[in-house]
Amino acid sequence: MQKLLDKIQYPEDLKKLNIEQLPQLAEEIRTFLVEQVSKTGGHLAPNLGVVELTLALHYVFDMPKDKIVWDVGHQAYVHKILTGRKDRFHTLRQYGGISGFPKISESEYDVFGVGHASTSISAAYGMAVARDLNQDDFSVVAVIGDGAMTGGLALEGLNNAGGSRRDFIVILNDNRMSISPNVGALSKALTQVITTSLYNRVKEDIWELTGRLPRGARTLRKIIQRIEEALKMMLIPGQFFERMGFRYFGPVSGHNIDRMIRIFREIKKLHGPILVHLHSVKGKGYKFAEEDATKFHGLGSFCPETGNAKPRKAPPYNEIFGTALVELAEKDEKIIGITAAMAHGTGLIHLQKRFPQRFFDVGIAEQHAVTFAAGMALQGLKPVVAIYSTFLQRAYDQLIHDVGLQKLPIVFVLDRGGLVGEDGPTHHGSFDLSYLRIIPNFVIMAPRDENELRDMLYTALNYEDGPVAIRYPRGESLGLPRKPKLEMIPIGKSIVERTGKHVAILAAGDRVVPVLDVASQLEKRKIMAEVVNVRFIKPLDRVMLENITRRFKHVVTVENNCMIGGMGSAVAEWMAEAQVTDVTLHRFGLKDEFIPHGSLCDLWDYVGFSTHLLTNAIEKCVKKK
Ligand SMILES: Cc1ncc(C[n+]2csc(CCOP(=O)(O)OP(=O)(O)O)c2C)c(N)n1
Repeated sequence: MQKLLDKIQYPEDLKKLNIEQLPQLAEEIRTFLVEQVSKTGGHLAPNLGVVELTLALHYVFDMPKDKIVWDVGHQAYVHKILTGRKDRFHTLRQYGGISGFPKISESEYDVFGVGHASTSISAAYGMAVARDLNQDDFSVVAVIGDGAMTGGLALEGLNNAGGSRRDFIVILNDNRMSISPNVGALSKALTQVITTSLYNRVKEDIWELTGRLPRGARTLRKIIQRIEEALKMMLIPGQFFERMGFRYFGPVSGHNIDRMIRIFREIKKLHGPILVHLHSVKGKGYKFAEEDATKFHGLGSFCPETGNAKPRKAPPYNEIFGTALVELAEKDEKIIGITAAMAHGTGLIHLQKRFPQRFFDVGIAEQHAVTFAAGMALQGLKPVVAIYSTFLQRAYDQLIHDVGLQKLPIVFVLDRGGLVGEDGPTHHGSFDLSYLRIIPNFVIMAPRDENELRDMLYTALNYEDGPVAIRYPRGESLGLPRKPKLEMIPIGKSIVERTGKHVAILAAGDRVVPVLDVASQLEKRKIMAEVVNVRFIKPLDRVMLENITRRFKHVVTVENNCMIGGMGSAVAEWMAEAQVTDVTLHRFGLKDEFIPHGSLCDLWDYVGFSTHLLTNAIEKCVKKK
């Protein structure tokens, strides 16, 4: 039998099907998703949860004239399948293939580029206002999860849009999960709404009744609507969205296509800000993902029959950090951990398990996490704020104004510093060395390996003069034997990893070990490279810099960070200040562009970091007159 999915390339094809055929199509899409994502890796559970929702949206609205703005965008795979990208879906997240997130340059159906949470309401509301000013006519729909709704930006957007009378739709896909179970007062209130069955029953009846009214019965419909409003006031706990200026519809099952289509058709005709509250199951339809939605939120390739991911060769850095923090927390009860909805990804889950009362998940609220830590530090606690490099960008003013300026001893732990691979430009931690380096009072460290990470955490927690940031890459550590004892590292002290005489290579963090390989290759070409692990991007080791610039005519810097403002820039600034004019500085880092997605292996080639490319490039520098 021919599959329905075989007939679908674009939303027009979907619209040719009967509503009764859509559940079968949903099942086919689920099978397709599991099969494909098990090979490419990606965000499986969020997509399994929005299959029916995406079908209903594309069935009712007319994309790309109407605009759907996805929040985070990790759940847009079904949207991609239905908008001309099914045949390229096997290239998902691979170099040169389709992106794992909506991307404006990839398709006219992707109306807003995304990867970070909580942007959809603001962006979509901007489109709605522009539509009105331009006197255009189309619908704008923001699709946001309950997790992303905990972000300040989403609430700012809601506040702004709800205060208007503009036509604007928000669909809240509430699965009670962020990556982990969702947290906070809003999450509790939403759960209450879903579980208040009395209102649901009454609403169901009203819905049926208005459906049966003759076309001309406008007044009666209006009266019934008013009764419904009054009932809502009495029966819905919270009334949060209604009070925020949105006409509230729901809660409705996000897996009932028929029901969603009916509601979407209805609200498309209505005016003013509208919010539809769906409840859905993350990972729906794939047993392993339903049972462990956190594991299947986002993962690498896995076996579809068992749900098992590939075994790891070495513990990942987040686990090294998380377990080291527990060790230190055992001895110092002032140590606490803060995450913005990433307990697993950051490794703080280890602290949560051991000391739940000293662990704080604040939701997707990076700005709040940082200032919340500032308050704690002022009361004598030792907060460790673990946020991915890319997401800490959200809290930039807080880093400057609430932490740097106040000189507060807070430890920031930035996982996924540098290129992250398949998640691509929205997730690369390409900027942290630059954005942190310009803030006064910050110390910035980058470990070469897991033992150095442990020592740096120990050092940072014993540093009382201001904030410290430790940044390290995504993924597995080097698999080194554990050093028996934690050691303090003198602040601002680099370490020579290998001595040489023709060129000095200063490397930061995860580039140190690959640069040692490069040095071995250079040796085969009769170039003896000295390799320095700078360890501190701030303060830079001035004694080392004086020594190096005295002894070498060529100094090379290598960092997994954008070149502008990074470690190489810091060395250039020092050389300018120290008036070093007889040394040539060659900087290697990420160019001034957004680096695409792809496997790290492909990306090292792309940025010129793979051993042979870097060896050739450094050889050329040294041989240049
Ligand atoms: C600013 C920011 N912080 C953290 C993340 C990491 N992140 C990606 S998805 C997600 C959970 C989103 O939950 P929800 O919006 O409910 O969507 P669901 O995955 O449950 O469908 C988190 C924390 C992010 N993308 N952006």
